[in-house]
Amino acid sequence: MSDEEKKLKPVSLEGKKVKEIDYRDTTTCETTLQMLQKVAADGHETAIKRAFDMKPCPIGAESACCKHCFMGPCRLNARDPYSRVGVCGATIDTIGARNFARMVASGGAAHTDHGMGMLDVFREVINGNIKGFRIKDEKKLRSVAASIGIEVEGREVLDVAKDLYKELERTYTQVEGEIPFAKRVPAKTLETWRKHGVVPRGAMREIMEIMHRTHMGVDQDYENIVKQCSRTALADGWGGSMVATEITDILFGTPTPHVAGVNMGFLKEDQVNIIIHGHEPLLFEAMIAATSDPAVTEKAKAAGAKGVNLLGMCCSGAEALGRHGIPHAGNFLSVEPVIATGAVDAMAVDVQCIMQSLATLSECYGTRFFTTNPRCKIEGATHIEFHEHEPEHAPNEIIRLAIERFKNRPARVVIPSRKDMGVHGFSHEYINYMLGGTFRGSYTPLNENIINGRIRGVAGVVGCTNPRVKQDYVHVTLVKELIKNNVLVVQTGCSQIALAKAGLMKPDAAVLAGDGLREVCETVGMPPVLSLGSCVDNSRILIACAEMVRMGGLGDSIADLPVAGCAPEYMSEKAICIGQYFVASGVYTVFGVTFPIVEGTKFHKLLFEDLEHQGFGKWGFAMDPYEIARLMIAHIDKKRAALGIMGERERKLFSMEDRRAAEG
Ligand code: NFS
Ligand code: SF4
Repeated sequence: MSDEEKKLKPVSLEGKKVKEIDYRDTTTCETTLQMLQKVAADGHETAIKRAFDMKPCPIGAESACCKHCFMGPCRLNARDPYSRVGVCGATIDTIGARNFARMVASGGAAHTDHGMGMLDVFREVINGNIKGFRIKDEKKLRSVAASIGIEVEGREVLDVAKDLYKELERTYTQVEGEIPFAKRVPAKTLETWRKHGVVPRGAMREIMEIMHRTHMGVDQDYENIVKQCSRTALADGWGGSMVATEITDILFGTPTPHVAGVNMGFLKEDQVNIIIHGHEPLLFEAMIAATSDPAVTEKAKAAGAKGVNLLGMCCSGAEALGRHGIPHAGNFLSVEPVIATGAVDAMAVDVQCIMQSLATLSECYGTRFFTTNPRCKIEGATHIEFHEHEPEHAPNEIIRLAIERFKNRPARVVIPSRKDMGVHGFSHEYINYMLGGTFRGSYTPLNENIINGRIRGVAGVVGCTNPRVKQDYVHVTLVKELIKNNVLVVQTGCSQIALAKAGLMKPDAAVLAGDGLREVCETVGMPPVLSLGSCVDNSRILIACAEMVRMGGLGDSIADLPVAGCAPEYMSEKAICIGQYFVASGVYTVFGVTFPIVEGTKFHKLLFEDLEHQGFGKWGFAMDPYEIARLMIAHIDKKRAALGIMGERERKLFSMEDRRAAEG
């Protein structure tokens, strides 16, 4: 454990009696720190304070308990896991695997329900029932349709769209057979899935089956449960999440790189500030349309403001940042602190990662807090429902109330000054174009640069921030270590916001990269860290992997590629599902913070070792960013060696001296 980690971890985990938090130990984000200190001085609470006060339950942390029936709850001894079984006889492997499966089901349900919502809107748009949205990216529509075998040549847009809808609906509802995007999976990877019986049917069926199989007295073979974990997780990655990404691109445009800003400095003292926080792009898109109406600016002016200033947070923010260049105020752990600026006139949320505490904290600072989705109401919030058929209604109402609040803003508003500019809005299509150029757009140059060793491999660094570790520290330290070792990094979700704040999304951050990666970045003019969007946009990483396999020279399956993934500060069940679909797709995936498993069990061995021998990827775990980097790079090198592309230059992993110098 590094000194950085020791500072925070022991406080909550080892139960030392430390009475005061030193907020400098809880985040590396200077604006969040400033606001955390302000919240504390104002006598209010945040998740960081609550995490400090609440020691995690050690049995739950290792997933060694079961409450799937009322003969229990049963607690097993995590130190001596095979010494006891549950009242029904369930072993630690059954209990661990069942708990894990339910996390996968919940995380997968979140993404697939989001994707289904997008598909609902797509259907209503093409049936002419929604006028407020339209098909914006016809090229993308055609390429997605063609990728799953729909005829596109010479056909009307609407006809292609109708066929696409019909096909993609199967992602959710189909009772038998493989989901449509299975057609995008490299042949050998698909063969492995078929061999092990994990090709997903419809997501509804897979999630239902997990809930059934994890009921008391059903599936009590951890290996069989893990198969269903993979199948359900794949129904998210290559199913629900991929549908969400592709349909959102079709309706609102595929992102292309542009310069945009991140951090709390984008709040404006003289404007009505509205933050959109959550995950589905619809509310945000409708807000963008509403605020671009000159009549809205006039109303704001009448209230003494210069205009309405829209900002995003978390994943809806990441999408609006990547697609439209709307500034992003911060990642998950900054959502409470930003309220303390007093400058947020309204915060409107839809679904996922919305802390209940926001309702009370907003009240403390006079911020108007709105829920907008029928699936997510919060006690104490004002609910103004967003309707796709009338998308301007909720935004107009939210803007009206935000303007009202601006007029009554408290005298003391503190806006941190920091703004971080960077390049956002990469997509798998753009990576293709960027590296290949207009005439030979393809992943060939990426593969060539990997084969010749300029780029050692590709790492996806994604996921949340978590009050159990110092905010942004693990993300930033890990990514710096990876690029220094010539690993190209792609990012999504809250992680990319951490790196954007650290300045790594600028092309001149290439100076921090190793010689080979630096040369590629400088030739192309790209940053060494590419921001791809929200967490459902992890599906872009899957497609990029499939393209790398298709271009040739790097093996026959995703499991052959010199790639690795990591969520070093994760907190949500969605992250567990994402991790499992990357593992099932063939990627070595390392998680930080904590892992809900008992070490030394058969279930642990399956996830962390044996899945790889079956042709999948596998899980890894470490908390220290240098250790995580070491694990990921060692894996990338192992794959390079197997491909026979291990040149002289990358034989030596960074030494202890290098590491001390880096930490020094
Ligand atoms: Ni992903 Fe997005 Fe952030 Fe974590 Fe939450 S916002 S879906 S779960 S916290 S990265
Ligand atoms: Fe205990 Fe078995 Fe019931 Fe779980 S299912 S609570 S292990 S008796």
